[in-house]
Amino acid sequence: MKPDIIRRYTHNPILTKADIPYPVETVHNAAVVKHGNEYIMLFRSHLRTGRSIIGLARSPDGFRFTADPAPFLTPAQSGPFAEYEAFGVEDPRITPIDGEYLITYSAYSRNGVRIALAKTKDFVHLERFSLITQADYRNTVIFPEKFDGLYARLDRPHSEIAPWSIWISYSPDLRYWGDSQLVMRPEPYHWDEMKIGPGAPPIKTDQGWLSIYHGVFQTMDGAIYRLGVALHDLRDPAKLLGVCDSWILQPEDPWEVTGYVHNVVFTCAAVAEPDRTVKIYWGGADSVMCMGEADLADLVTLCLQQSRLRA
Ligand code: BMA
Repeated sequence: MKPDIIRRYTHNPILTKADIPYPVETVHNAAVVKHGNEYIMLFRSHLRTGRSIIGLARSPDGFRFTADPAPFLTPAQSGPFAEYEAFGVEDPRITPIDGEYLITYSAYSRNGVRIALAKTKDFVHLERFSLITQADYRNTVIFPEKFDGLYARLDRPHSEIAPWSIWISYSPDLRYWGDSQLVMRPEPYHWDEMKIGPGAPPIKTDQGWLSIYHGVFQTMDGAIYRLGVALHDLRDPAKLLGVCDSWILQPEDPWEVTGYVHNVVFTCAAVAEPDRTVKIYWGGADSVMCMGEADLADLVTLCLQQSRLRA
């Protein structure tokens, strides 16, 4: 049998609500980054209201995580963010750049869902910096390097006309964003035909920026969330070099198939290691956190040799 491209950790799930020292219903869709000697995980949890908050867990090795005693990020109670976070904060991503960590997350309110950007240097002090989109955006990941002096981000606006696709935008200061263009659409009658969205912040490889994204297929039994890979040009990330035509991960373990929302694997994080393996983290069925490992070279090869893009 062909080995799986992602080697699931044998002790999945790695974090569940039973591990959290305050009341939550789920632990999923987490960002993970290496900080000093630790791996820091920012995970999303549903409360019994159905709204979400973000907690923090730490690990010495990227496999075994312990949650802090209190949540890390809960909806702002005052200031300009309060109006836009009233229904909860969801699906964080972390990008290290310029000696700090940029945290993007979905801010839900009666005004819709938009993306908030917060900064931290130490995961103790958090500065809410700016709400960087209008309503109807999710899945915003910032590249860990600038391009010609500009920050770059991938995101996924909603549309009633076009299928929900991945876009790129640039900013000189993280506050004002522009030069937006569409980068990648869902592929009709493929595993990701319904909608796609950026997953983990892109990883730099010799051959391009590797983007692990999610794609959704609608069935008679509801939607299935899977993960795929795409490769962006190193100097011009708006240019796609390849998109693997197959998924790299689909719901298979019992806690991915059944849970708060069944048949979901959803990533917000991948950590590249010095040995060129990558730890990929994903929420299973919007209920628990899971992880697995892959070789960066294998993922890049998939993008280039099984690409759906035609020359
Ligand atoms: C998406 C987002 C994710 C979630 C997924 C599956 O629309 O809400 O947070 O994991 O649906 O329910």
